[in-house]
Amino acid sequence: MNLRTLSKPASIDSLSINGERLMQTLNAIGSIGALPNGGVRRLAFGPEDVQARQTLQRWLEAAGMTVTIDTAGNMIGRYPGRFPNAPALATGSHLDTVPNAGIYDGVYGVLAGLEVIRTLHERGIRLDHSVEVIVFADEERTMIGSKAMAGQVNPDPEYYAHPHYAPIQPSLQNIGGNWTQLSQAKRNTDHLAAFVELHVEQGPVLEAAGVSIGLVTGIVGQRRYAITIDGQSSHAGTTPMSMRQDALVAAAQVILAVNQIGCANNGDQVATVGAIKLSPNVANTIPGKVEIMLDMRDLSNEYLDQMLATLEQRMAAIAESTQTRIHLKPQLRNEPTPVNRHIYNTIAQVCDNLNLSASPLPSRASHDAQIIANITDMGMIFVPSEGGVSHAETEYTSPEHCAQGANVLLHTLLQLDQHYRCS
Ligand code: HGY
Ligand code: MN
Ligand code: MN
Repeated sequence: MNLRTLSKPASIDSLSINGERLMQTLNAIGSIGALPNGGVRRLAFGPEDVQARQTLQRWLEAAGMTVTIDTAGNMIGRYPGRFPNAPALATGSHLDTVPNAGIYDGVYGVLAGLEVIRTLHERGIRLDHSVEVIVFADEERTMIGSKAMAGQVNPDPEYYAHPHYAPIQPSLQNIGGNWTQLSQAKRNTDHLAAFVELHVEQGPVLEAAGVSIGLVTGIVGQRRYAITIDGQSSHAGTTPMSMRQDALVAAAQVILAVNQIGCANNGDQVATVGAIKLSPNVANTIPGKVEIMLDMRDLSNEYLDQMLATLEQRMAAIAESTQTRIHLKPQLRNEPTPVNRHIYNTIAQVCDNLNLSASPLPSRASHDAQIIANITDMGMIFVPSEGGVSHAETEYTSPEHCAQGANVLLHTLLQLDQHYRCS
């Protein structure tokens, strides 16, 4: 039976997900990689990531979906439609986390997608379009999954190399990917009619506005770099202050420069140094080498270019005054990306139909959706994050908001099923 043959149109409008079941799955995945402090660590390609994917695959298959893994390690659950060869409607997000995460970032969007399919499947409802739930590989560091699907992977594996992480090729194999065949993961509008990602806001805006749903207008651009500062290790006691090439003193000045650039001007941009590693890292030796990770974001590429130019000038002066050598290695670049206007309006209309308060906002976090926007129409739905906290164990979104967001996703996909023609 397809949706259209349902007796009364009202039944379509009254379709609703099972909020309790959604929270059960969220807590079950959240227990994989659970930390003593209540947080979660499920690093991409690691054993917890593999275990969470295996669990999800069982759930997807039990909900009437076929599951495939593409060469980039993306897991693609597919719920066949009446026109199985037509481009699919897709949703999804990621299961990998930062080292000390909550249970919502990424996972919520994946499991809300599962819940939407479970709601359709248990009623025997088929849409015209097939519906896919996609788990993108390694969203938190390389975004290799969505970048490969969009045909945007840097062909040089060295680009993804970092001393803190295993090489990308064997990592991909851990989740069923294959670096040598990455180009096969590329998709286009023949495969995907539209992609809608549901995600927790990870910021304070919706909660402060007392609003249930975020109508995402666009996703920030992001530039991430590994900055290496080379000085000279030397004895902390015998080396006169005037003869030192102290890499950590230089790094400290770079970190302060990053913060000043982030705090300057219009206030929409952000700039963070979130990771540092120094050697030899002992009290009685002057640091010879420091590696820091820089993350800059803004809604405007021109502004990101300006921030980088300012930082490069500052780093040249710091290198000079500290007699060190400072090197910048790009690690990730995402373009500022607007959402598809029709999908935005559909989400807004669905919130109206469901009597849910909603307001527009940009996403100041990056998402796979902004990469997939390169190959099909994209939209994003947010639900509030309590206290605006994310990437921390205290990340929280209420079960009510989780259910509301999943219902908005369900009805948005139902509307898009009518909008995008199949035949
Ligand atoms: O960094 C981000 O914005 C995302 O959480 N990966
Ligand atoms: Mn995320
Ligand atoms: Mn994240």
